[in-house]
Amino acid sequence: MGGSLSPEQVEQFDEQGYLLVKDVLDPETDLDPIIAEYDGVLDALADELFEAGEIESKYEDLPFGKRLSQIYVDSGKVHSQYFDFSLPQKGVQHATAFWTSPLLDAVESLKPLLDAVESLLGEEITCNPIQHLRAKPPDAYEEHTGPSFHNAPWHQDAAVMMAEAEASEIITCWLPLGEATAEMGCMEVLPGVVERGYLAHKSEGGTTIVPELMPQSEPVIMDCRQGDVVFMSRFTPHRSRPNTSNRCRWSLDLRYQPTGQHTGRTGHPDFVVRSASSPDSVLTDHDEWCRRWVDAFDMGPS
Ligand SMILES: O=C(O)CCC(=O)C(=O)O
Ligand SMILES: [Fe+2]
Repeated sequence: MGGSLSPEQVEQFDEQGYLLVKDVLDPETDLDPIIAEYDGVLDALADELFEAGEIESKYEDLPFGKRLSQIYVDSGKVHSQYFDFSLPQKGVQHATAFWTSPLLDAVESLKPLLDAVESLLGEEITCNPIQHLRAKPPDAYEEHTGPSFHNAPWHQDAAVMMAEAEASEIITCWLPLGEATAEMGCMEVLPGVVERGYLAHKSEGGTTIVPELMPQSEPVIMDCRQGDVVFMSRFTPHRSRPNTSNRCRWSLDLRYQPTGQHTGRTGHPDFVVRSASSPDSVLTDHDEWCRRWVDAFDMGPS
């Protein structure tokens, strides 16, 4: 199989269910354009909240993670949906804020990521609709803001997909947009247990594996920084560690799968992102992608 990963890396992913690859993306040329876009979204959020009298200052001089966490505390709310480019599964209304960029515009930037994904999935790749930008606030701020959707206790991503997708080879790619150290709430995975398949989950403080079914494997901490990527299978148990710092940890989690397999969330749009057999099927039109999300709005939650 082609792609940019070595046979050893592919073997590690297959056997351990995860792979941390350093320097997949270039922070300057690949990530800066994405970050600039979110800086703009944060400016807009700060303007809106300031005008509504919900924050004391726009905190323009602070860097993204610190500025956002300060805005969360001031306004007493976690504004995660504002940045996200997926709709929530429940309670979607026309006023629900969401950001449809930057995935499609960033396809060029994300080419090195797709080259790695190609090693795991082959040349016919679809971008799964379950994708998020997460700005995980410091845990200590919850007393001001209430719990955040970014609390992710031990779970498998198969648990947030429709059961029909159990056989779909959906891979999660987790990319920090700033530092993601053990103290800032990076990912933690349980290695070597994917062959057990789907484990039952319950909903308590977030979707989580039933405690009696938690595999007894030593967790591995995915301490990483801009440019690195954590790859996980849909059956890899993982959680995000507490954020004990004073700024938001922020990251993208994108999912890819072989084209033609069930996406696990049929109400939301997927798109072909790479195809050797049918290059014309690749979606490059951002407006078209936005239209598909707006249609998903109109259909209501899936
Ligand atoms: O970013 C987080 O804190 C949780 C991410 C996660 O569970 C995922 O990407 O599947
Ligand atoms: Fe997850």
